[in-house]
Amino acid sequence: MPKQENKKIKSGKNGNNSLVAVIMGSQSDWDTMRHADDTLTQFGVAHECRVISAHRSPSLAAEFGSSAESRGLEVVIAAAGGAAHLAGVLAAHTTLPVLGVPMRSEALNGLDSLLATVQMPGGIPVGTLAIGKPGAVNAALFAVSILANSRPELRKKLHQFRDAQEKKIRETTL
Ligand code: RP5
Repeated sequence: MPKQENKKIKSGKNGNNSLVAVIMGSQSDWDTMRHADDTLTQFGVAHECRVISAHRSPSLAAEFGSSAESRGLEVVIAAAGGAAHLAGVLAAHTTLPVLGVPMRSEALNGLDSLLATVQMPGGIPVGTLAIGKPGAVNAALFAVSILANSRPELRKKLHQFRDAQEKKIRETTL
């Protein structure tokens, strides 16, 4: 990502503003979170990807969370590793659905990230996905499912996606 503009924006086909934000705590998370980016692109969902750290840039995290709704975003995906408080901090500043993706950490292989993300005290929810790449892909698919509630074209694409997965399994020979 370029140094000055720490943001990657992918508009949908109609050039709409972002519906989904993919936020990660560090540039080092990008190798995993690019799978969320790829999945949203595959579904043609307008989104943006950027690095915001809850502890290294706390005011930016608060600013982003507080303005997310008024900017027209509908879902926030937040990925962090270690003492992973990013998703919780963003959720504290917005009522939009926040989906947390725990990053695989060096010290504890992501178990620390998982527990830190999933164990939100009652009152401020974070929907937590699996550690690493499967979580990144599923967070994007979950975001598409949420958007599909009011967008029949996305619902149709989700059905096609599931059908293709099933076809692949049915055609698998050993
Ligand atoms: C977290 O600490 C990030 O989300 C990342 O997963 C982890 C390590 O960050 P770096 O030291 O690689 O910047 O804040």
